[in-house]
Amino acid sequence: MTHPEDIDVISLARVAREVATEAAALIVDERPPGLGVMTTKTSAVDIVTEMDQRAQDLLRRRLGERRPDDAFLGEEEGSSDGTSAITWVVDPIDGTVNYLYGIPAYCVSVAAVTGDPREVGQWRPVAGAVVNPVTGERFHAARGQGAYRAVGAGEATRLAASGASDLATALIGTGFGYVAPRRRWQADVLAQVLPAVRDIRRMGSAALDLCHVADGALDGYYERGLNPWDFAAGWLVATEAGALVTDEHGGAPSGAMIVAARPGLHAALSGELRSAIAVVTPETP
Ligand code: LIP
Repeated sequence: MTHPEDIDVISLARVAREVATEAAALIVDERPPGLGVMTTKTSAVDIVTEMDQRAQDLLRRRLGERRPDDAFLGEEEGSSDGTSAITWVVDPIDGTVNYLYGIPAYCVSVAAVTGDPREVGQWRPVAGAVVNPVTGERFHAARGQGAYRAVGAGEATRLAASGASDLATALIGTGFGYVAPRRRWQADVLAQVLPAVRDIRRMGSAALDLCHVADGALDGYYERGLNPWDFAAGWLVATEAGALVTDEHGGAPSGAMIVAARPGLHAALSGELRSAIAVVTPETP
C-alpha cells in the first residue's frame, strides 16, 4: 500500500480540477430543456436529475481512464473498490435543488482521499476541486500546497480564510436536510445561533459554503447531515486556506456535524453550537 507521504498530491489535484471542470461544463451545456426530477431518495424533496447521473457517469469514466487502480465513491449509484491508497469521492452536482431551479449556486465536487470515507475519522482528503460552472469559479487544493481559486481564463489566486474572530459580527453559512425531523432540529439550533451572529447565509451547496469560508465570503460555516461527497473537497480547500474543519467537539468532521472557520472563530462557533444542541429538543428519528 502506498504511504500517504509518497502520494503525488499535485498530480491528483490536477486530475480533480480537470475532470471536475469537464463535468461542470456538461451539466450546463447539455442540460435538457424542461429538466425535471428523475427520482428521489430520502424524501420527495431529496431529488436526483438525469444530469446528476450523467455527470457522475462522466466522472467515473474519466477517473477510471486516468486512475484505474483507485476506488470510487459517488453520491449517485455506482461506487467501486480499488487497489491503491486513493478513493475518489465525488458529488456530481452539489446544490442539486439550486441546479433544478436555476439558482447559480451549484458545483461539481471531486476529492482524492486516503483511508475509508465511509468510516468517520478514518479518512482525509489529499487533493480536491470544486467547480461552479455558472460563475466560472474553480477552487482547488492539494494537501500542504495551499488553496486556490481561478475564474475563467484568469490566473489562480491563493486563498486565505477570513480573520474574523468575533462571533457577534461573523457571517455564518449553514444548510438544512431533506427530512422533517432533521429540519425541525436544525431550525431549533438555528434559533439559538441566529441572535449570536451577524447573519446567516443558506446557499444550498456545502462544497461552495466551504470554499467560501476559504475565500472569506463567509466567516464560518456549520451543518449537520452531510455525506462525505458533500464536503470532501471543500474540507481540504478550507483547511489549506487556514480554516479549522472539525465537528463541534474538535473531532473529525462528519454527518453529525461540520464546523469550519479560522481557529479563533471556530472555537466560538463550536461553543455556541454545543450550547444550542444542549438546550434544543433532541432530534427524533
Ligand atoms: C446539498 C448540500 C447542502 C445541504 C443541502 C443538500 P446536494 O447537497 O450541499 O449543504 O444543505 O440540503 O444536502 O443534495 O445538493 O448534493
